[in-house]
Amino acid sequence: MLRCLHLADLHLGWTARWLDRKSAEYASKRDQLLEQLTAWIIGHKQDLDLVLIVGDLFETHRPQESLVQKTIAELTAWERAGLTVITVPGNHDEITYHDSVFQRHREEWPGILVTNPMPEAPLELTIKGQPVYFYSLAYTGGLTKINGYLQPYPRVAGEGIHLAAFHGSLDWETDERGLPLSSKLLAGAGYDYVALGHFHRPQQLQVGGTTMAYAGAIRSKGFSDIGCGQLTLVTLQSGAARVELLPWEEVDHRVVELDVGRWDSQEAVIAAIEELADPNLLLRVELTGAAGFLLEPKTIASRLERHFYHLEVVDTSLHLADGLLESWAKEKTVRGHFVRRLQEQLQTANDASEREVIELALRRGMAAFLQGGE
Ligand SMILES: [Mn+2]
Repeated sequence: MLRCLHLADLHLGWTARWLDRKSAEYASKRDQLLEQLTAWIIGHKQDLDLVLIVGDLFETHRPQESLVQKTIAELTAWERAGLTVITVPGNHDEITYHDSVFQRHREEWPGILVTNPMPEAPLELTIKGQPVYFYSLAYTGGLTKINGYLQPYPRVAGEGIHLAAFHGSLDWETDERGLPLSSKLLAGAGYDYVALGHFHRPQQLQVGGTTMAYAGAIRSKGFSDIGCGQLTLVTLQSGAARVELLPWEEVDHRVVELDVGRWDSQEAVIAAIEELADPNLLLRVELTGAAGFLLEPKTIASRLERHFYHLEVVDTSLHLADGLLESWAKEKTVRGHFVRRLQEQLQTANDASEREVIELALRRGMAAFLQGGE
């Protein structure tokens, strides 16, 4: 039995440019993940035998040299703690290019660096006295050839643990760079565990005697790619792998949808958002529903931003105060004319999406008139 820490998609060096003046600070905070992992790994070295990094360790194939040196130092520390460390390049940190981090540092990369572009006979390793057959590849443009799904998967007959690691797309016939993998064919090959990277959401699958898992991205890459905040630990033995998920950290990005119809004033909405106050949180609030009062997302954000690491307020709510529209529509003023014209357009709109655009224009226009003090 062996214990493996399965990592993937750390995307070190990723920068949230939209954080503007905070983006460099945030990037360096985010990149501290590796040294935090080192503390944990060293603390658990008695129960750990192997660390697998299944692609996209870096955000790009040319990360900053200081980050590369730091990474090499951390991985070296894992190795010195007696662990087998294996790195598989991904599609973000692709090995294809001559200036790829894994080409430039190929010789001194700590532990085992996978460089073969096609699946081939496994690496035969002995870890803590146990035979391990390790199957993998590093996607290399022009050299990795895919015919539908990557195939065939090699498998030798030796007694021991048969471990595979691929940075690719399970059961999705995507382009070559996405490395399409078939769960059926992987299970047919008879591996005990297939460690996967590329999809950022953790996922586990058991097909026959083969366990497959995406470890998922621990840390977020923005609001549409929120991290899972957990570690994937695998107990490996011949014919049986067991995956254990360990809470690692609070996820720092969050999207919250607020139906503004639940409150009767902007102040009440502000108070509700303030309840989520957390200086480490990057929060996106999406305002939905129909407000019976004027909403000013910019005001809400500027009133509350000091309570968060980052706050953005997106207003997708659709209506204004009851009666306001009707009373303006009766006026012989510019805003009265504006409201009547858009109301006519709403009557003759062809479909829901056209109506939505007109409603938004109406609401924005009314807000502009209100802010202009007419
Ligand atoms: Mn990735």
